[in-house]
This record gives sequence, C-alpha cells and structure tokens, in this order.
Amino acid sequence: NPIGLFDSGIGGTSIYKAVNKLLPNESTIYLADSANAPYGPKGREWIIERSIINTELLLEHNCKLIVVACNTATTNAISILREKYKVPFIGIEPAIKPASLKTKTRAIGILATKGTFSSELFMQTSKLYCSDVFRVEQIGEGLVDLIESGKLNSTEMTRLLQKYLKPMLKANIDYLVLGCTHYPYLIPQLKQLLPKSVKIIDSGKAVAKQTSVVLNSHGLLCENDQNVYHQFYTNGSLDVLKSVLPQHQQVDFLNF
Ligand code: DGN
Repeated sequence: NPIGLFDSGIGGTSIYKAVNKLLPNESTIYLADSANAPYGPKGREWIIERSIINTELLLEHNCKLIVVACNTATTNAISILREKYKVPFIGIEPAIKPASLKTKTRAIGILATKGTFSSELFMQTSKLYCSDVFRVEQIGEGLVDLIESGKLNSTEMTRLLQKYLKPMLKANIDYLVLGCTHYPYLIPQLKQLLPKSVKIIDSGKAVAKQTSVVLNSHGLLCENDQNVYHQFYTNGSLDVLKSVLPQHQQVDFLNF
C-alpha cells in the first residue's frame, strides 16, 4: 500500500522528495489542496476540517501511513487526526530545536505561517527547547500565495523576502528555520539575500527519517521496488504542481 501525503498546495512536494529519496521502494499518493491554500490565516477549526477531508481521501486510496506535509496542518490538527484514525501519522514542525542547539550567535530566525506560530504545539516546543535563544519569528505573509500562483521567481517575491529577512539580519541570526513546506523552494533566492554565515534548515530529512522509523516499527516497509508508483492530485492548477515535479511525472485534477 502507498504512503499518503497532503498539503495546502504544492509545498509538501518538498517532503515527498525527501521521503522518496530515503524510501525509493515506497509508492506514494500526494494531495495538493491548492484550491484552499493558504491554510495559514484560516483558523484552527477550518484547518482541522480540511485535514479530515484530505485524510479520508487518502484512506479511500488505502494509504498505510499519512504524512501531514504541512506545518500549519500538523501544528493545528495532527492530535485530532491521531485520535480519529488508526493509521500512523507523521507530522512536520519547524526545526527550531536543532537550530537552537546549533546557534552560536544565540539568535535564530523562523519563517512560518500565522497558523503555525499561533498553535499550541509551536508554543510548547519553543518554550521547551528555545527559551534561551533570541527568536525572530516572521510570518511569511503572501509567500505561499505567490508560490501557488506560479510566481516563485518574481520581483514581488524578492521584495517580500527582503522585508522579512531584514529584522533577522539586524538580530544577527546564524540559522534560518523554514517552518513551512512551501519555503524550501525559496532556498536559491534566500541564499542570494543572506550572508554566507546564515545557515538555512528545514525539516524534510527529519520527516523522511521518522517515516522510515515508523513504517519499520509497524512492519510496513516495502522490501522491493517492484510496481512502485507515485500519484499526484491537485484541486488547483496542474501546471503549478507540475512545475515543482520531475518532467515526466503525471499530475491529475481531482475535485475535493
Ligand atoms: N505548506 C504549508 C505549511 O507548511 O505550513 C503552507 C501553509 C499555508 O497554507 N499557508
């Protein structure tokens, strides 16, 4: 059976890529809920409702494990999903713990959505692991919208990024945490705007590792690469989803 992944759009494909790299024998089904992006500003109840719809669709496709490839959905809805369904869920959270352990300047920047920053889970993690570090928390307002409308490399994007990085540079951060699965697609631009001394971290690899550990502990790992398939569905633009995937990859429209 396949691994299911969902996100409020195309961002979670960055997680799909990390999972596929570590677990090439696993088939996957990806749901891009682009029609409802961004989740960030919409409030907890609404995010839970969409997460349930996405989960049920993946379960109809017999997914054996679900990766909530969205920080906003993880931080707001994963505990509810775990209560409601039997399959294992893997979530993603901003990598503030490793950043706090590694920072030398004792200042880190975090770029995430409003929904992630305002979640209880994020606040708990910050309190637990980052209380002795200066954190510049920046809501990436507008970034997901631009990525979802295919304007990844636009002057609007550069302008927003410059604005959001400014207070971080002022605070002398040496780590920038990407707390939204859409943001790894901004890394080339971020690198141009940041001094070399600032390292960028996201949680893709950690999610892939955790997926592997949980599959293994449930006896669900695929042993061979026969009949491996990857399906991608979007309720938004096919072209935008295709633009972040390998050229040959087929993408289908689905109304959900
Ligand atoms: N990819 C989502 C996340 O990781 O939070 C984007 C959230 C949103 O919809 N703005």
